[in-house]
Order: sequence, then C-alpha cells, then structure tokens
Amino acid sequence: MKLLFAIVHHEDAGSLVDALLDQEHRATRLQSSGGFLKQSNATIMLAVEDEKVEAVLAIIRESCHSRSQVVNPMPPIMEPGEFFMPFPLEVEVGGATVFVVPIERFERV
Ligand code: 2BA
Repeated sequence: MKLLFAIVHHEDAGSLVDALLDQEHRATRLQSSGGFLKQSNATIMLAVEDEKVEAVLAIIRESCHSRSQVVNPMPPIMEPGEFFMPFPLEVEVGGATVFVVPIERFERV
C-alpha cells in the first residue's frame, strides 16, 4: 500500500477530489500554501493499494492543469540614493507535485 501526497492548485482540488470519489478512492484534502509563492494550494492525501497507484496518478493528471503565475519580487533593503526596479517574474506552477511513499501499516478502527 502507498500513501500519496498530491500538492495541487486550489482551483483544481475540488474537481480532483470529486473524480477520486467517483472512482471510489478515499481522500483527505488539506489546506496548504507554497513555500516559494506563499499562495494557497491544496494537499490531497490518499492511501491506495499498490496496483491502484497508476490509476490514481492518471486521475490527478486529468484533473490538474499547469498555470503560469507572476510573482513580484520583494525589494531589497536599500541604501539612500539606491534605486530598485522590480521586474515581475513568471513561474510555471505544475499541474501537481506528487510524492508516493510506502505505508508500513494501515488500519481503520
Ligand atoms: P511553491 O513553493 O509556491 O512554488 C510554486 C512554483 O514556483 C513551483 O511550481 C516552481 O515553478 C516555482 N519555484 C518554486 N521554488 C522555486 C525556486 N526556488 N526558484 C525558482 N522557482 C521556484 P511547482 O514546482 O509545480 O510546485 C508547486 C507547489 O508544489 C509548490 O509551491 C510547493 O507547495 C509544492 N512543492 C513543489 N516541490 C516540492 C518539494 N520538493 N517538496 C515539497 N513541496 C513541493
């Protein structure tokens, strides 16, 4: 059995959870935020049988889309007379970042 953590855009999280539930996969949605952009995203956590991992990854691929986001860099600490021109930076935020880790033991009590 594997534990999947899928970090996804918050706009994709609802449809991803619905698609997982449609295929009878149990999932937990956690509110999270990216360390780099500091914007809210969602972490979907689900435990699945080994043979279902690829099917779950396919659902994640179908439900999650990559997007370009523009970041305004923080201005540095300036000395008097110095000048800072902030250039917005465009980053590609992936459809999903997925970690697949082994589960040693799983119980529902
Ligand atoms: P963020 O950390 O907010 O990163 C958003 C996007 O910014 C990233 O998209 C990447 O394109 C860019 N980015 C991140 N760190 C960067 C850096 N040091 N320099 C330049 N660009 C950078 P994704 O790679 O698709 O990641 C989307 C979200 O997935 C991340 O949001 C973070 O919440 C999570 N994530 C990605 N890689 C991770 C990892 N190795 N461990 C834990 N979480 C991760």
